[in-house]
Amino acid sequence: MTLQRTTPAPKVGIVHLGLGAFFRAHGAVYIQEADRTGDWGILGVSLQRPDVRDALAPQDGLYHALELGPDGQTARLVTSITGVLVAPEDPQAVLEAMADPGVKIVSLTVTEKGYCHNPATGRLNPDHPDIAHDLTQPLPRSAIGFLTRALQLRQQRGLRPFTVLTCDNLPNNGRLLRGLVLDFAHRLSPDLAAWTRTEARFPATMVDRIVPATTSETLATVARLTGTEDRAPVQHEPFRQWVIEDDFVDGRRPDLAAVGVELVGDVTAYEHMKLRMLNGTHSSLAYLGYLAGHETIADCMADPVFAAFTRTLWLDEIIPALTPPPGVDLAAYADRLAERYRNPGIRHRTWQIAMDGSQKLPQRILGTLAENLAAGRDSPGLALAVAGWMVYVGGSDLSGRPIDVRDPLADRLRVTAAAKSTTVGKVAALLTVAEVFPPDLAKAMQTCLTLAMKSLLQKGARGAVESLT
Ligand code: CS2
Repeated sequence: MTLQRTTPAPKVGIVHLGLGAFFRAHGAVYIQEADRTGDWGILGVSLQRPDVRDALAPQDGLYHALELGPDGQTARLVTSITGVLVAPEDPQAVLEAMADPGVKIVSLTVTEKGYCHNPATGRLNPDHPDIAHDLTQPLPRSAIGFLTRALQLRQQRGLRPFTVLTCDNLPNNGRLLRGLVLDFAHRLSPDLAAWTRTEARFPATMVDRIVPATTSETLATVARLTGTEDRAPVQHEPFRQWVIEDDFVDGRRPDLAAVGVELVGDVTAYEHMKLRMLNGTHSSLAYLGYLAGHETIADCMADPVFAAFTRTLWLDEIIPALTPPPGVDLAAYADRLAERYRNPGIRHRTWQIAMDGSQKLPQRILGTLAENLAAGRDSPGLALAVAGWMVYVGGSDLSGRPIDVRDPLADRLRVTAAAKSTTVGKVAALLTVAEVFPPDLAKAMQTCLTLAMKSLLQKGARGAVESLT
C-alpha cells in the first residue's frame, strides 16, 4: 500500500530550508503535535538535491518516523510536511513561498557548512562561491541569500517579516545567523538591514535527537510495522529535546510549550551543555573510534576503554568548563548521554559523525580546550580527539587504509597534512588552518597536540585512549 493523505493537509505557516532527516525526525514531529488548529503546516525546501521531494511527493508529503528503542521499534506517521520545493529548480518559487503572508516562521537545518561563514570567527565569508553569487544575482543559492532576499520581498510588499528559527548545532545559532543575514542585507541595502535589525527575530535554539541515516533496513522495518511502502522514512532514538528562546515576530508560533518544548529567555547554557557534552564526545568518538576500527557509537561504548574515556572527557575536561542551565545536574546529564549512546537499537556510524569536522570542531571541542587552557586545566583527551581528526583528514588510517573524508575543506586539509613529513610539522601545518584554529589557540595548543599525536602514532588509537583512562 502506498501512503496517501486521507485528511486535509494543514495550511502552510512555516517554510523549512534544508529538509534533511534530522528536521523530519525532530522539528516536524514536535510541530505536528503542537498544531491544534491546522495553521502550522510546513513547506519544505531542499537547497540542493531533488531526492527528498522525489520520495515525498508521491506520498503527499507523508512519511514515518521510526523510533528505535532499546527494546523495540515503533513507527509513527508524520503529516506536518505539506510539500517540498527544490530550490535549484525554481528559486523564484521558493522566494515567493517565503514571502507568502501566511508564513510566520522560516526554520532551517542546513548543517554547519550551510552558513557560509568562517567557523573560527563566526563572520560571513563573502568569498564563498554561493555568497558571491547571491550578492550579485537576484535568485539565490544559499540559505543566507534566500533568507535575506525573501525578507527584502516582504519589506517591499509592506508585510511583517518572518521569524528565522535556526535548528543547527552551532553556538549562539540565532545571534550568529542574525549577524550573517544583517551583513548580507547591508551589502544589498542599508535600509533592508535596518528593517531586519529592528523587525525580524532570530531566536536561538538547542536541538537534540540522535538521527542515524536512513538505510534499506529502515524501509523494510517500516514496511513490516505499517504495511505501507514508505520511500522516505526517518529513524531516531526515543529521546528528544528542543529549547528555544521565546522571541518570535509578534509572538506568533505554534503552542510548542504544550508539547514539551522549553521556551526560555536565554538558551546559551543549554547550547553549550549539548554542543560540548554530546556533540563534543560524539566527534571525539567519531575520529578516535573510527581509527580504532569501531563502526558505530554503540560499538565504542561497548568497548570498556572507550566508555571510560568518554566519562573522563565529560567529568574531567568538559564539565569543569561549563555553567549548568538552571536546575540541570551535569553529571546526571552525562549518565543519560551514556545511556543514549549505548542504545543497541541505534547504529550511528562514526564515519557519519566524522563528516564536516572542520565546521564542527570549533564549537564542539576547541571552545572547551581554549577555556581549559586559559584556566590552567589540562585537556589531554580533547587534545587526543583533535589529533585523531588530524590523522583522519590526512586521508588514511594508522595502518595506511584510505578514508573517505567528507569535508568542505577536505582537499586543502589533505594537502596541508601531506606537505610535512614529521609529526611536529604536520601538527603545526594543520594548526595554520585559520577557519578551524584561531591563531592564539593554535599557538597555545601546539605542545599538547604534538604529544597527543605522538601517542596516537606510537600506541594506536585504542592504546592512546587507554593511556588516558
Ligand atoms: C552528530 C549530531 O552527526 C553529528 O555530527 O553529532 O548529528 C548529533 O547526533 C545530534 O546533534 C544529536 O542531537
